[in-house]
Amino acid sequence: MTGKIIKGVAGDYTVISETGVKYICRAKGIFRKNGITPLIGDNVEIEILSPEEGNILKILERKNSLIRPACANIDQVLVVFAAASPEPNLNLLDRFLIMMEKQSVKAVLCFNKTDIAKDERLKLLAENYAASGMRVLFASVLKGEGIEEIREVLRGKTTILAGPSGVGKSSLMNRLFPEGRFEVGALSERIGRGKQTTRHTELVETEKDTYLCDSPGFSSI
Ligand SMILES: Nc1nc2c(ncn2[C@@H]2O[C@H](COP(=O)(O)OP(=O)(O)O)[C@@H](O)[C@H]2O)c(=O)[nH]1
Ligand SMILES: [Mg+2]
Repeated sequence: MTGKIIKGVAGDYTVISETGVKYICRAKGIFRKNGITPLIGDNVEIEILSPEEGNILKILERKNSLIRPACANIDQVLVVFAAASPEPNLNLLDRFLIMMEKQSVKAVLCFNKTDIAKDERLKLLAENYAASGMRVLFASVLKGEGIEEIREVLRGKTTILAGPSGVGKSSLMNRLFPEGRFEVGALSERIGRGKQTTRHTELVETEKDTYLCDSPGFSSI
């Protein structure tokens, strides 16, 4: 049976099998044999021990891997910035995009909070990034606008969600995956950030074969 690692805590790996069942797996022999540590995003071969447990027998070949967040087989990064509030720091955004270009990671850009941004601002952002070759999306997660287009961009892929604090990443995660109940807002965000040092990176399956990682690593550039 094959599956994908979506979470790893202290040597316990949560694997979603190809049949959609979650197993808590250990990876005893693998690390010793070839020195590879399993990463979230890894496609693996598992043997099932019980309805909820298994062993990882083999890590299938990786397409790529990132160090921060530690994640394998990434298709793209969805970079979320607010069109307003917080004011977008375009210098930071550009540096961020260059960094990803250097790592050969495909980026899709999303400007959120169109509901509170001035038209001139939206026009400027659209014009500025039109020539970049990147797909540029505009959304208001609050108003539920642009969500279908985001879903379409994510569909069938493994995507890392990145961007500064307060731009609406958790709000977007909640839209796409209501079961997750991600903490939204200024205060909880601050508490959340304190927690992030101990928080484990996790992939969320928002649709079949569609995985999203709300990444502390990328967002803290
Ligand atoms: N006006 C407006 N506010 C939004 C939108 N999306 C999120 N917010 C608000 O922005 C704040 C930060 O959102 P959050 O999802 O916690 O951002 P994160 O720090 O990137 O995870 C919250 O108060 C949200 O309600 C939007 O599309 N429009
Ligand atoms: Mg958040």
